[in-house]
Amino acid sequence: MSTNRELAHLFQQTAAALELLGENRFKVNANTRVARLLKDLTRDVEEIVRQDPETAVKRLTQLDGVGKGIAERMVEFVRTGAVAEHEELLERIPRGLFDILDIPGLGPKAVKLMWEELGITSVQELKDRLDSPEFLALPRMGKKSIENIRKAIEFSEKSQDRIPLGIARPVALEWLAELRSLPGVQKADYAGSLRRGRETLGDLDFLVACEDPATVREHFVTRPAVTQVLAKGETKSSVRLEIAGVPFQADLRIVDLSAYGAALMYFTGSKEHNVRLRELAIKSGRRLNEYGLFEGKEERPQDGGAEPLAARTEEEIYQALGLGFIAPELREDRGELEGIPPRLIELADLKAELHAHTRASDGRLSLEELAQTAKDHGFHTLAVTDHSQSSVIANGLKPDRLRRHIAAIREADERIDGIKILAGSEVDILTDGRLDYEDDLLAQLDIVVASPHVGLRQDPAVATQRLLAAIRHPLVHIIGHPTGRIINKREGLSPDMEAIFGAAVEHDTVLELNANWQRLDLRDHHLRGALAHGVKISIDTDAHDAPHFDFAIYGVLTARRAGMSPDSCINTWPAERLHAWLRSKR
Ligand code: DGT
Ligand code: CA
Ligand code: CA
Ligand code: ZN
Repeated sequence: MSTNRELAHLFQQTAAALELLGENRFKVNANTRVARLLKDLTRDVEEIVRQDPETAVKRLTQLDGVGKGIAERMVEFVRTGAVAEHEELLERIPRGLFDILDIPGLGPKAVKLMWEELGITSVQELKDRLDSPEFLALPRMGKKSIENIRKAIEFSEKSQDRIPLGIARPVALEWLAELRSLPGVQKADYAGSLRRGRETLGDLDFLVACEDPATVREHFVTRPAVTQVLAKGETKSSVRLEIAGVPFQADLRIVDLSAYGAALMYFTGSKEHNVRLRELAIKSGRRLNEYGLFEGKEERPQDGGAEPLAARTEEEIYQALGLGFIAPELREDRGELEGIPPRLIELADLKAELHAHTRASDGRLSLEELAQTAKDHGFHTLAVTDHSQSSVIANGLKPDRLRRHIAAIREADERIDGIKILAGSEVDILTDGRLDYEDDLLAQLDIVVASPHVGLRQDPAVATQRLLAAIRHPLVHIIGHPTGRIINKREGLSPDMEAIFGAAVEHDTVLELNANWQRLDLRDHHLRGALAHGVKISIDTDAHDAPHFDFAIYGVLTARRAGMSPDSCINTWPAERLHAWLRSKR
């Protein structure tokens, strides 16, 4: 784990501990805020401290949301590997309480109560006591909340991981198409983290406005993938479903057409974005909720009867708040309320695939089939980038085989009209930063994608040097999946991203956003940092088969989350511009 992630976890745990102990709200918030900040930070705190430990506190406090106390704890952690305050807090709290807090829907308030009133300190104890009369007698505890806790425990025991976007989105699209085709349905959308394009999802959220709620509800709870119906209420239904062995939950909310925009906005979130919007409304003497934007600050239940100033569409509400429309992917409270965003990249902007495999290494398509698939997607350019010799499992090409492959690609390019086929390679970046072919061979290729495949548990400093060597190599065009992470499975490299971005700009080397949903590498907050430096990005699917070309949308969603405009992505460039840039490295 990188220092930033370790620190984020530490501050998160500190916040929870403080709350369990009933400490001051400000301290809790300061810790929560910095934990969030650290998850998005591209600069390595350890680097900042090591640069000059004497002035580190001062420099750290320049980060937004980092006060002196927090900065001192960061320095303490880098120096000693621990923070005394955190250790002391952990002493005072049974470890099992943190496991209880990990159960979705159980917040510190409820956990504190169970602990203080009933002495519950582990998930097992919670399960054992759930049906006891004392538990039911707890303040604000009812039969229904107990049932919810039981279900939440069962669910969290089954599924520890969030669902990858690439597993959930195809199902959601199918469900959405069905919902939209039901009689009497006026509007239907998916909301939540899926609409924001996050790389993993906690659950799916659907929203429907319709004339016949009963039919829609019935349809929803009887989908073939549904394994359990959790709730089937007037306005909200919830089901569990299972796709390819992955269990997850989906919620359906039925709302009024007249307030559809307000509901869509609310349930798209993020929660943090919603909070910002509500603050903005309050500043101008209004209030915003899931039913609309209303005059006056005073909240009334359901705003029954009151006429909203805006509610029908999201656009209307943003406008009434004095804002332009904010794309769902940007709604994460990362400054999206402040500026006018550039036009964000769209799927239709992509005109080239620059990282794809054929049967020559571990792909499933022939050269001709791969070219045809790229043509079917309307691309003007396809780079054939099979694996290099060290990737033995992936049937990487020895130099003589690569020479013959180059000849075959050039011949195919002559023969096949309507697309430029480039002879390339996905060259391993060896653990010490050297490339897997000699320079004279690399120079014969039209395009070189250099990627790390092994040694992915390397020390961050070594990983940084390794990637820097590849970035500086004059024959390399693109660094493929730079960290090598696999979502929910492998952490990958944690290089010093600031150094990587600086070198990428200096040497005019492109960094890849690998669109395979298991990778999404670089990830959204890395991209944000890269774009701020002016790094060029390539969105590629790393296709090993024809359906893999459809992964591009996951790359585009991730890019939009980073605020990427089409021009920053070389796959959107016209053929002449792209080819001229590729030649500039030859
Ligand atoms: P997920 O499911 O963990 O991937 O993330 P979301 O963002 O889909 O969260 P979810 O499903 O719990 O709720 C969907 C949206 O509904 C969320 O993004 C914002 C809104 N929402 C839910 N609960 C609250 C809340 O307590 N306060 C506010 N302001 N918004 C909420
Ligand atoms: Ca959700
Ligand atoms: Ca939900
Ligand atoms: Zn590849």
